Amino acid sequence: MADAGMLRFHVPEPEVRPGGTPDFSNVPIPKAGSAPRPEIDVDPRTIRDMAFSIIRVLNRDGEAVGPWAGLLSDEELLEGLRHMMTLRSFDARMQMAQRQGKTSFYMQHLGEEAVSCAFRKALAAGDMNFPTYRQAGLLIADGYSMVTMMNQIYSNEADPLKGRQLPIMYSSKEHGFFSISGNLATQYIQAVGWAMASAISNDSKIAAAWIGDGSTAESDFHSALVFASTYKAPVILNVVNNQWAISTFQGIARGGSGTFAARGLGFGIPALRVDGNDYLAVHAVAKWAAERARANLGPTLIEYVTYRAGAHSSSDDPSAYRPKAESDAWPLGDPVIRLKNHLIQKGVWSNERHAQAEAEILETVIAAQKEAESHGTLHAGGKPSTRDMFEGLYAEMPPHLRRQRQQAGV
Ligand SMILES: Cc1ncc(C[n+]2csc(CCOP(=O)(O)OP(=O)(O)O)c2C)c(N)n1
Ligand SMILES: [Mg+2]
Repeated sequence: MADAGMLRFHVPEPEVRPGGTPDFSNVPIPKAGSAPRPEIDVDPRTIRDMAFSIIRVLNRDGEAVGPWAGLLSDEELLEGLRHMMTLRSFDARMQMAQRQGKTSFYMQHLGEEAVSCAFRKALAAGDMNFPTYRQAGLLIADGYSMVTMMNQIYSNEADPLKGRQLPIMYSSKEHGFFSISGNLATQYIQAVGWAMASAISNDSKIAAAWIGDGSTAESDFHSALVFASTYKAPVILNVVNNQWAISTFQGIARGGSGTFAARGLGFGIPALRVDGNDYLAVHAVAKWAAERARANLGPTLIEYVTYRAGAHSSSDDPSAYRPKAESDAWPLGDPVIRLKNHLIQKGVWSNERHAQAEAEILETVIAAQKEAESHGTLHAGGKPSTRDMFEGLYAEMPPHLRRQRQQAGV
């Protein structure tokens, strides 16, 4: 009774700290195939519980089960596997290049490859993603040149962005990949605005917004949901819940709502939670949301439940804030291994072919790296010209910049 009336400040705590035993017993994992597949014009109020469950297709035996299965052919699945393996190989090489001083910075996708690789295959040409830094799979799965990506990472003479962007902040209008902004959550308002413009001009293109669990705490996320809800914008609202925002666990940004998907409910937006390490489930759910958007049924919010197995970036050391073996304990497994096992189970893949594909992919990535490095790296070889710094922004250059350009002699 001594402290009756005394207020206590509440700070959510992660289950475990470094040195402790990883514990995901608080993450309930529904059986694969158990989630229903509603019609796309479902009344959002009747599927509220889907914001608290997890849609899964691949079961523990590698079989694809339930109403969300069966959308992709064997060829498409084999291609998807190759995309994820390529992204993983690309990441490993570029992470190494950062350690060798060839670039100042890199960010990996380890463990999250299914999210962006499978999502891309649910969109059509001309649709526009507003990605964060952890969706390079959108480019890989759309056939964007790895050499061009590496040129950007190296800020070399062939960098299409001419050294003006942080490494990994790609941009490609042709591949539906809006220029990445380091200011997180801005992607949400931009995507919703772009989608509204598409509807206003009676176009057929839809937008996809991307955000991480931590960044949903930004007000841009909430403002975007208001506009998307009110104007039924043709947009897919993606939340990648990889459990961590640098060193902050997801419980901080999630607050008391139980899940990130539940954020959609207050706005009357259908909200689905999906196994983010299940290529088939990600693709099926994204396809459902894309069909809704294209049929003028408005936005869908999707929470991808996944785990950031790597460090946040090349500047981060996760051993300072989470147990080392935590990623091994993650109950949804590894997206590459799960799709590989599914294809082996179907009889269209084998361990030998997988090992061979791994070697071939590595060779392709190394060849791309050699070509990119012939155009320069951070401290060696060709660089964008100083003149580039002054160009590409103003239709008519202001006098003070013209003077500076003259002073620089370019
Ligand atoms: C508006 C804004 N605030 C803070 C940062 C610094 N920052 C960069 S990444 C990051 C963590 C983001 O975590 P999350 O949204 O979960 O994405 P993840 O890195 O896990 O993919 C922060 C805080 C930023 N870039 N932009
Ligand atoms: Mg995160």
